[in-house]
Amino acid sequence: MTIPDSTRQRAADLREQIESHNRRYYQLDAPIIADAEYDRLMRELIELETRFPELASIDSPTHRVGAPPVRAFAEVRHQAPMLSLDNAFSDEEVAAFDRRLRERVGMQSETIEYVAEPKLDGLAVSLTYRQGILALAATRGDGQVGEDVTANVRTISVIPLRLAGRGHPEHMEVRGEVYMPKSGFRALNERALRLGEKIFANPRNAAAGSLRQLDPKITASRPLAFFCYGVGLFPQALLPSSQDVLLELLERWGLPVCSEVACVQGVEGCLAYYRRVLEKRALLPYDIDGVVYKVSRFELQQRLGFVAKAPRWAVAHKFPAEEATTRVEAIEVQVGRTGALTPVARLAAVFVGGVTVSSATLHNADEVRRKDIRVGDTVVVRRAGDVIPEVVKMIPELRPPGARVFEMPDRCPVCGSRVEAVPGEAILRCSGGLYCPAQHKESIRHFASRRAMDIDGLGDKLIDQLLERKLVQTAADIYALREQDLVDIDRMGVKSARNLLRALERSKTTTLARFLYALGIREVGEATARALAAHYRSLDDLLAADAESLQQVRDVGPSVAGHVAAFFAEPRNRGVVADLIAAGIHWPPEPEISGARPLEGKSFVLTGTLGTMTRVEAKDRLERLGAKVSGAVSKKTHYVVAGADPGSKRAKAEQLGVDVLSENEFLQLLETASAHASAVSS
Ligand code: 5U1
Repeated sequence: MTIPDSTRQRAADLREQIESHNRRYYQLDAPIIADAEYDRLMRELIELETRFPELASIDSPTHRVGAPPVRAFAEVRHQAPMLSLDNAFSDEEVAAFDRRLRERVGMQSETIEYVAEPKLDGLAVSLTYRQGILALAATRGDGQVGEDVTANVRTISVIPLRLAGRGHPEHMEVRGEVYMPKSGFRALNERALRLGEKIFANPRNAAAGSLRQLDPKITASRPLAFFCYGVGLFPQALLPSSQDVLLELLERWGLPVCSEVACVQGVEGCLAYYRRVLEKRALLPYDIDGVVYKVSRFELQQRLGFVAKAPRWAVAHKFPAEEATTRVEAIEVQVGRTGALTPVARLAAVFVGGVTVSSATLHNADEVRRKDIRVGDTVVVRRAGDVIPEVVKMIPELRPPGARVFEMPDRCPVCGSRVEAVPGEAILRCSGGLYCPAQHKESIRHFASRRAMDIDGLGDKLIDQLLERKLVQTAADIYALREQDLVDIDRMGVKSARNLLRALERSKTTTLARFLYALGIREVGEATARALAAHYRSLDDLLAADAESLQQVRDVGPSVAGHVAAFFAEPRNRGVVADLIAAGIHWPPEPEISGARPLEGKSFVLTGTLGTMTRVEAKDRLERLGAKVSGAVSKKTHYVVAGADPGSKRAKAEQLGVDVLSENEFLQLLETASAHASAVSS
């Protein structure tokens, strides 16, 4: 059947439009059309390709939904071998790597420029593009021969089926890592749990398991992503002079490059980068197990060459492992602030995630049952960033005979009150309320914690003693403490006592949101506290609200509204709130922000590195709320947002008297503005 030219043209237009929207949606996080409109374009293309199968070109975005299953993966020989990396585990090993390089190329007294990149914990793949079209995708395999996973890779939305821009080589291999973002991993496992299916131990296993599926439709349903970090086969004549320019070029062709990539100078630059990335590791949306340093100039790389299967010009500087194995010595039950009973595994001490861990949460009884953890078991423990360590799984082969099954108690292990099951929840709760010393202590600890009233120096042991001596019964009593009360406590010197009193004084200046969070109302986390503060803007107005009107607040449903109303209906709680205000706790008025574009007319400048989002994301979020984002600070700028290493823009802002927001303040402002925007639009 002949295909009319106009149909051919329409199919080509649709392909181009869909790929461009894919790029905007998945890579730039800045979609410009609604999902329904996107679906309409996709449906039209599928219809055309079904009517005229000849139109279904190999680069059509319709392939992303998944080809028919295969019986086994074919073998693929890589055109250029896929190398591995040598590892460095300490600053000294990195310094030795840099020294070796400089000696080898006779640059002893010079500083080498490196490109530093996060080392994604995923699966290495090689993508072959012919005439700009994705022709083949292969796993690393043994570095020479891998498996053909083309149909699966085609389903990964961020990987272009046809390269953007111009000037691509006739034939090239792009190298990079397929990974599963942490959020996708969590969602995948939550769904698997609901359906009683097997769950993955970590995002790396989930990525590998998803990519090596014989049925591409399964891969298509998995939240996979990709970053490229180099090339294999690539025409020498088109190769730029350095790794950073190569990455820019690949990015221009639509290939995703990690936004954390940076050029650094010498070993000091490498180590500073390592520390910066390690610090924000837990906040990154993907798992990484280290960073990679690569000599930037290709001419130098060529002079350095390879040893065995690894290049001399690159090294992986590994982070402390986030998982380790150890033995469960006991399972105890902890009682939290709201009475929730949490089983905790007491472990043989093990070094993991950079610290020594001797206990790990088992979450709840269902989790213990599902993971079948017993005293005596050898288990895998995970500690990522400053997240509470958790038991990932037990190793069945190492179970000793007679290992006992764990049972939750029917009485609170601290106060002996009845334990209640909450309908529809996996959690069991102590019914003792503030009569239970554990709940009482946890509520004071929560009140003083960093994200609540931030009382520096009011730690666990001190709280224990204050409660034991009945110096503190309610949170308000903390502010009545005198120097003598504190000095009388074991091991508390005059200096520490004064420091604590100063910290108490400092904590009195806070925000309404922090204060609400500190009260420890059930189901009122930081985000809900911020939404309540943004909505009511005054404590009196919040106190006057009933359960029904509370539900007008963004994200507050009947359950949260019920808890808030019940909390403030209780005269003892109102008494504590009044005592706290009388003690001098105060906050500046909440900013007045309103409208669907609440930041309309406000101009922002972004500087430095933000830990929680890229600059592009920050700009996009501000613009969607109506703000203007510009590159230079002037008297007309309303706010400068300063991330890490802010540079001269921050200094200029201070000079001009422009407000400088820290990342935390910026996040609060976004949260408040978004709350208003969604309140208006809903
Ligand atoms: N970011 C990054 N990961 N990674 C892994 N770059 C990078 N480079 C690699 C590997 C195996 O190898 C090349 C240096 C050959």
